Amino acid sequence: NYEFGSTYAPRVSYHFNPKVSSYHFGVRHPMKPFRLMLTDHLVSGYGLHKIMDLYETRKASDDELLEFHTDDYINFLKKVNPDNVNKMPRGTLDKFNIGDDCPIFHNLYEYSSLYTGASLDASRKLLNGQSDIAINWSGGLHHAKKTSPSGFCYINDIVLSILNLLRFHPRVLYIDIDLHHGDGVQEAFYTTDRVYTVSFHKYNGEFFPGTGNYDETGCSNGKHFALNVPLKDGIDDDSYINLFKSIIDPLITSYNPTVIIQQCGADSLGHDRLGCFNLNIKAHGECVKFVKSFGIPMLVVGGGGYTPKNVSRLWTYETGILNNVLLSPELPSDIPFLNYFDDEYSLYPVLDDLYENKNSKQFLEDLRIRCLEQIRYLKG
Ligand code: ZLM
Ligand code: CA
Ligand code: ZN
Repeated sequence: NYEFGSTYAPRVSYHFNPKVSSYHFGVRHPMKPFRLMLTDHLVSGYGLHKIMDLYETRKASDDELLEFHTDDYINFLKKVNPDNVNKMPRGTLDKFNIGDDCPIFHNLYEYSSLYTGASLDASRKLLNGQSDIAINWSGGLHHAKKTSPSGFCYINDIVLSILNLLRFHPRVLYIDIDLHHGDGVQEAFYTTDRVYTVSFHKYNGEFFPGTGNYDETGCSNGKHFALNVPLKDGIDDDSYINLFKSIIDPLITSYNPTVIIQQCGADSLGHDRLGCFNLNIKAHGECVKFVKSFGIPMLVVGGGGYTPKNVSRLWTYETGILNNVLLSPELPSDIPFLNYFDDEYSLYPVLDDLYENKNSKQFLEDLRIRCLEQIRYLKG
C-alpha cells in the first residue's frame, strides 16, 4: 500500500454493524448481505480500519423512518414475518409490492433499520464536522418508495440521509453509479432545487425499474435539477470515465453543492450476476476518486452488486481511495473466507471481457452534449 494525494487528507469515518450481513433474502435471491461481511474482512485485512474512525452502528428509530415513509407501511414492515405473511388481509401483499424481488424474510425490519441507522450516523458525522467523508457500504438502497419496497430495497436510507443533511445544507448533490436507475431518490426530490440528482444506468425502457430516460429532468422548482444518463450494454472503462468526468465536472462547478452523496452500486462492474456493463474495479473507483478531488464533504454508500467477491474487492478498493491509499493487488492472506477469492488472488481481476460495447462513439457524444445542455440551465 502507498499513499497518494497528500494535499487533501480527509477525516474518514466507516459505519458498519456486522449484524447487517447476517440476514437472508432467500436461497436463490441475488441480494446477499453476506457480501458486506466479506468487504469488512478485506477492509481490515488491508489495515484500513486503523486509519479511519470506526463506528458500530445502531438501528434507526421508527420516528427516523417516518421522516420519509408512511405510518401504514412502517407498521406493516414491523409486524410482517414469514409465518404470518400469508394470513394478511387480501390485497396487502400487492399493495406493498411483496414478491420475488422484495420477499418477506426473518427480521426484515431489523435489517432495514440497521442499514438505515448506519447512513443516518454517517450523515450526522458530516453535519457536526467530525468527518469529511463518511462511508456506509450497507446502505445505498435507492429504489425504496414512500409507501412500498421496490427492487430489493425496503427503506430508502439515501432519501432519509439527504433529508437530514438538508437541515443545514443548502444544496445536496446525489450521484448514482449503480447499474440501475436511482428512481426512489429522484422521485423524492423531483420538485426541489435543493437536491440535484444524477444517475448513470442501463436504460432501454424495459430494464428495471423502467425509468431514467434523459427527458426526466425534474419539475416545478426542481425543473433541471434531475439528470439521467441512459446507457446501453457493455460500456467500457474509458467511455464511462470520460462521460462521467465530462458531466460531473461542470455539474459540481455550476451547482456548487455543499455536500455530495455518492451511491457506488457494484452491479455496474463487468461479470456481475445481474449486470451488463464492462467496467473494471479501477474504472469504477476512478469515479469516486474524481468526486473526492473536489474536496466537498461526502457521504459514500453501497447499493447493488451481485457477485460478492467483486463487490467486496470494489468497496475495499474505494475505501482505500477515500483514505488516499492505493492498495496492492495481493490480497491479505490471513482473512476469513479467503477461498471466495480463489478465482484470482488479486484485488484487480480482469472484468471487461464479457459484453460487446453497444454504446457507439456517436451515441456517447450525443448523450454527452444532451447532458451538458441540461447542466447549462443552472446558470443565469
Ligand atoms: N422478477 N429469486 C436492483 C433490483 C432489480 C422485475 C423480473 C423476480 C431480479 C431477480 C428474486 C429467487 C439495485 C425486475 C424479476 C424473479 C419481476 C430484478 C428471487 C432472480 C431472482 O432467482 C431469483 C426466487 C430474483 C430477482 C433475479 N430482479 C433481477 N432483476 C429486478 C430488480 C436493485 O441493485 O438497484 C439496488 C440494490 N426486477 O426486473 C421483474 C420485473 C420480478
Ligand atoms: Ca445508477
Ligand atoms: Zn442495481
